[in-house]
Amino acid sequence: MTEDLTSIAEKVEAGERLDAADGRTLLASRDIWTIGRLADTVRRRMHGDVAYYNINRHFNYSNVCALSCKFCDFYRKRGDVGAYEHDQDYVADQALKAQEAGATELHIVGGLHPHLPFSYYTDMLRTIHQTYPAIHIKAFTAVEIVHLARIDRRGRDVEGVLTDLMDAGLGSLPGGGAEVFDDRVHDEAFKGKIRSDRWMDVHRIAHRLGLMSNATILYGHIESPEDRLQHLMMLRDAQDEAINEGHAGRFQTVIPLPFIPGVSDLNHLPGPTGLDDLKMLAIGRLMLDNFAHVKAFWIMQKIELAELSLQFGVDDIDGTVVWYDITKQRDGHGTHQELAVTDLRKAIRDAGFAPLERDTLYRPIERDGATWRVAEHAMA
Ligand code: V47
Repeated sequence: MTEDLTSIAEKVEAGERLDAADGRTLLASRDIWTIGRLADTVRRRMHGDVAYYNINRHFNYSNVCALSCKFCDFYRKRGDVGAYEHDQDYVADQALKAQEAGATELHIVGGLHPHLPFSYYTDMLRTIHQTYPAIHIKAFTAVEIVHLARIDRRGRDVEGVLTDLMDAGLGSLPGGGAEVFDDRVHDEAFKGKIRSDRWMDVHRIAHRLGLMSNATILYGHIESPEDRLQHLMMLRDAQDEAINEGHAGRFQTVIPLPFIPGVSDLNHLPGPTGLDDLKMLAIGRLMLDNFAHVKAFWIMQKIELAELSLQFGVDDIDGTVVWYDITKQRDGHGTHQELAVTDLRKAIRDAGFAPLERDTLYRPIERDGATWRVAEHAMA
C-alpha cells in the first residue's frame, strides 16, 4: 500500500466516513489495488458475497431533443435522418414484449421533445401500468421532469408534475442527466441543460414524495478530478438530508458512467481507460457511504470490466437491457444490446459472487421462466 492511503485504510477498517481530502487523495492515487481492496471491504460489509442483477428493458420514446449537448451521441433534431418519436401503440408493444420476457422493470427516458404534450407522457405510463401493473416503471431523468413542468399548460410545478406521473404509474426516477455538477463543465459540454441545483431539487422533491431515485456521474471528458469529487460530495450531502429528514424516498444507487466518445462533438477525446473506470466505481463505493448500492452499467463499462468491478466495490449489474440507443455499438449491432440472464449470472459467479435477481427496489425475485414474484421474506 502506498503511504498516502494508510490513514484512509485505517478509517475504512474502522467504518469511519472519509472526508473531501481523502477523496482528493484517492482520486490522485495510482494504487488501484489498495483502492479496490478498500472498496471491496466496504462492499462485503454491506452485501456479503451477493451481487445483484435485474431483468429489464431500456426504452427510449423519442430521440428528438431541444438541446445539443456536446457529449451526446443520442439526440436528433426533428426531420433529421434517424429522428423518431414512438406512438402509444409502439409503447404498448414494448410493454408486451417486456412482459413476455419476464422483465421486472422498464427504464424509459428520451430527449427534451419540443412538441409532445404532457398528456403523451401520462398516457405512456398509463398504457403500460394499467396493462402490466407488476412491471416497475423507472422513467424520466430530472432534466425531463423540469422540461415537463415547463411544457405543462396548466402551470404545474415539479411537484405537481411528479404527482401526476406517479398517479399514472411512475415507480421511481433513474439517475441520468446529472453529468458533472460543475458550472464550467456545464457551460462547455451541456449548456442549456438544467444546472446541478435544479437536478438536486427534482430528486429532493421526488424523495419527499416517496419516490426512490438513482444518481449518475458522467466522467472522463472535460471534467477535473476536483469536479468529480465535488459531484460525489454533493450527492452524499443530499442523501444525508433525505435520511435525516426521514423522507420515504432516497437515492438507492450511484452509477458512474464512463464517457463514450462515439460520434459526439467531443469525439476527439479518448474517453476514460479501464483503470479509470475501476477507480471511479471503487471511489464511488468509498465516498458514498450512505448509498446502498454501486451499479456497473455493462453497456458502458462492457461486461468484462463490469465483472471485474464486482471486486472493486460494485454490487449490482444493470441488466438484460435489450435495446439501448444513448450509446450505440459500432460493430453493426446498433441499438440491440442484450445480455442473456445466463451470461449475467455467469459473470457474477466467475467474479466469485452469488447472483441474486432483484427488482427495481432491490427486493429479491423468485422466478419460474417469465413468471416472477417478489420473494415472500422480502415483503415483510
Ligand atoms: O444521462 C450520454 C449518459 C445517461 C453519453 O438510473 C453518456 O438505473 C457515456 O442515466 N457516453 C443515461 N454516457 C444513462 C443513465 C442510466 C443508465 C443505467 C441505469 C441508470 C439508472 C441510469 O447516459 C445520460 C448521460 O449522462 N450519456 N451520452 C456518452 N456519450
